[in-house]
Amino acid sequence: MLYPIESKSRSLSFLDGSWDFVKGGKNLDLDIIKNEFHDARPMPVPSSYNDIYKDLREHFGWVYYRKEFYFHKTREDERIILRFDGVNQSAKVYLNGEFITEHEGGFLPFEIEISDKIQEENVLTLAVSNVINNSTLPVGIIKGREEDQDKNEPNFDFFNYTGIHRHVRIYTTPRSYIEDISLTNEIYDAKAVINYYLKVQGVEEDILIEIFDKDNKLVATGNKAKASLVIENPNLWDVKNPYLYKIRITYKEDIYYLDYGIRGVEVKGNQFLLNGKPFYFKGFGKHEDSIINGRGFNEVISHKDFALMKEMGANSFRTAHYPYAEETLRLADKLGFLVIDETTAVGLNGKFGGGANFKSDNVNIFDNEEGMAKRVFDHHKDVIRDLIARDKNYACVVMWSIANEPDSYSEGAYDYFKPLFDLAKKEDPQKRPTCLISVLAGDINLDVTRKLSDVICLNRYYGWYNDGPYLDKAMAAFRKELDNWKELGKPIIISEYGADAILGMRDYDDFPAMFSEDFQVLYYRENNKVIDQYPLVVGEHPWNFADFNTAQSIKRVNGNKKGLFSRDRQPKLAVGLFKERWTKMDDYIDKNKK
Ligand code: BDP
Repeated sequence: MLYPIESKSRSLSFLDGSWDFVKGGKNLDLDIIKNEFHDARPMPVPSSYNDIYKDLREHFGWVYYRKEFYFHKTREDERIILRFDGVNQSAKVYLNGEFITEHEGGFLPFEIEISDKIQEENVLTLAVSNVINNSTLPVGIIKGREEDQDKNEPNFDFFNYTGIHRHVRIYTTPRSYIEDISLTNEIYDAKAVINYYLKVQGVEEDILIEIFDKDNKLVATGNKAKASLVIENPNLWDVKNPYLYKIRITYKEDIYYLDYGIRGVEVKGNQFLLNGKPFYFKGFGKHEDSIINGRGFNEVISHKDFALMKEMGANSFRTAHYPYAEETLRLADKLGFLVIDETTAVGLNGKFGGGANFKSDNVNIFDNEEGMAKRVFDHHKDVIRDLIARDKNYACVVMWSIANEPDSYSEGAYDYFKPLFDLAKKEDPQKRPTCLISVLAGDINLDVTRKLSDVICLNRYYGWYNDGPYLDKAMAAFRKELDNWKELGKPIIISEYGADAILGMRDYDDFPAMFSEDFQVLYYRENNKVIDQYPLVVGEHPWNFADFNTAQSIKRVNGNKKGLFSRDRQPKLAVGLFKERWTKMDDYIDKNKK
């Protein structure tokens, strides 16, 4: 799915800003949509609604958004598309009173052609629901009888923020238009080959593909829908030199531009290779979370986070636990960050209540005909397809994460996940590595990640959830586990490790108390020593980049405090530790040679 842009043939306008908002109830009330929004309050878009008005914080069920807008048609024969980048959790859309589309899942875009429906003066209305259950991704918990419930328990450790979280846009294209492009590349000594596959709506003629370098010099052209173009002496995309070529596609009247980084990604033995060299992941598990905006796309915070990560010497991050706004990937491409791109599959772990939710029902999700897995499987497939369709051409995306901390130990897990891994490989033109993010929840020899993942990604909390605060004992257990993985011969990324620390809470450093900044530092120091001893560990992603909001519980002190930065991006002591470590550490390390 192409990112919406403006060009000579395409116009683009935003419907962001202040919308009218009405709080609804458990059941969908279509009368609200048809009638005037009498009790409407203003609501910013994009944003989560939860932290704007006090009574909305714990709201459960439906809300309604409305926006009046004008549209100036410039041409009679153009396609007009309404696009939502992300509305959480599910949405029904009405234009001028008529139902036009609906969408499940809050983290991927959806769009609809409205050429024959749009007028000069328009009313766009949305009904948005935040209900999550065991047929949605992320997974929510239903307690008691459905009709009695008045609130949701997330089966995951982040606040179930809701609203029109990302941009709303209208863009146009000519009638015969560029629908999609898929790009792959091969790298040889002094040249690269870019293979492209263009999908157009219309007859495959009058096609021109032009590739320009950074100096705007034309370096290759093609005029078929599918071809391989040679680039002599290519500039490869890399974290230190995120070189992007500009591709201009012309199809009849339609013009579309995209940037493309040429780079190679491969898993070989116990190494992860970027452009043929063993790469070491330094970075974070993140969240889209900020004060007041909630999960609403926040351009400022997004830029700030990249700046902070760069300063620390980070070179990568994971989009825990859902696909992030596309603008974030575009920045990662531009600034040189490797991204592990994750689906919305978090909370598929009813059996042991992982994902730091402490309230889930103890159910084996795979052995029950009526089980959770049965219900979410098809949706999980859709999410994988839509995620890859959106992100397949970004150089920064180097691996797909199929799920975070699912029950990957139980019987039935292999049969559930194998087709999903296969699907990701099939959908991705670049055949990137795939993984699932594994939690410690049983005999690791049973974990299906062993068989399925190209890179083993471990969320491990030795010294916090496991044996905290006794770090000697915890590190012995961590070593024992890593010894066990050696024989598998696959690379490992420690995709999460961390300890909560309250900003400003200090202690003496000989045996600091848990939750102090000093304990967080000690925790990381000891874990990093272990990580450094194992050649097969090719990356470290402390959890989390910043503190973030969660549902309330006795285990959370106004949210999760495992951030290296506070929620308003103030540094904790551990920032210094990682800055020192990462700025000295190369992006490429062959740990086998140490
Ligand atoms: C992991 C989860 C993550 C949590 C983290 C924690 O993947 O979502 O926030 O634990 O407990 O299990 O902090």
